[in-house]
Amino acid sequence: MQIQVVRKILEDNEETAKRLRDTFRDNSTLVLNLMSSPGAGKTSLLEATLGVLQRSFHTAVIEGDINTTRDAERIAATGAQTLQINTDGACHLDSSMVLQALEHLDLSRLDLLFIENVGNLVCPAAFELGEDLTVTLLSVPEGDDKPEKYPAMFAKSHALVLNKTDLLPYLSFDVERAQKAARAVNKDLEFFSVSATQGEGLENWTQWLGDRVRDKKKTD
Ligand SMILES: Nc1nc2c(ncn2[C@@H]2O[C@H](COP(=O)(O)OP(=O)(O)O)[C@@H](O)[C@H]2O)c(=O)[nH]1
Ligand SMILES: [Mg+2]
Repeated sequence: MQIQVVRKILEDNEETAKRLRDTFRDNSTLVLNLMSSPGAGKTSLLEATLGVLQRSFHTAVIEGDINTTRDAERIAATGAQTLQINTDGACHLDSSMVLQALEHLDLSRLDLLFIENVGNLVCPAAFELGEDLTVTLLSVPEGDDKPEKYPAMFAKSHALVLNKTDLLPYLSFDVERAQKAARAVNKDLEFFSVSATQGEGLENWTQWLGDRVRDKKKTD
């Protein structure tokens, strides 16, 4: 019985995610769902990425948090249009929450929409949001064993961004081990190494993302 209830929730989510996907396609808006554990640097990566990509693209951010508008305030300071969703305890965003948030966005003029998911390496992996790109951020202090311990999130991602590379000299994090474990569950995974706060590696990341935005405009 309980399994049936869970299935129904996931099925409803997928149906709404399909609607979202169609809407994003109709507007040629590239949508990125950014997931990680709390404190890995999602908001920091978005701040740094917006600093570069806002020069070329119309961009907005949906911030998902259990509580507070702190991240939305940080993102709004970059000049990007920002919406905050508070999940009131839920450990992930779902597609109906994103659908509601879209009422406040003019997608027709947006090239790129970021969704910062609730910090958590488990539940967000089960809930599609109609996104084009699913990106998992892993940071050096979390340890190189996380792709092995939480494979679902890495299995469903298009890209893995390793953040806080400035801390590599101080912690025992084996980049190859993390990369190998992630690719064992997802052989097509793109891999980026960055320091969101120091700026290392950002060029490769923003170049790749900019190319994806341009590709979406061509194919839609
Ligand atoms: N050393 C270092 N600290 C970082 C980096 N990126 C983020 N941080 C710090 O990590 C903490 C959590 O970052 P935040 O962006 O709020 O993470 P979020 O919870 O995933 O959104 C903050 O104190 C950031 O300044 C980085 O590349 N290097
Ligand atoms: Mg954040």
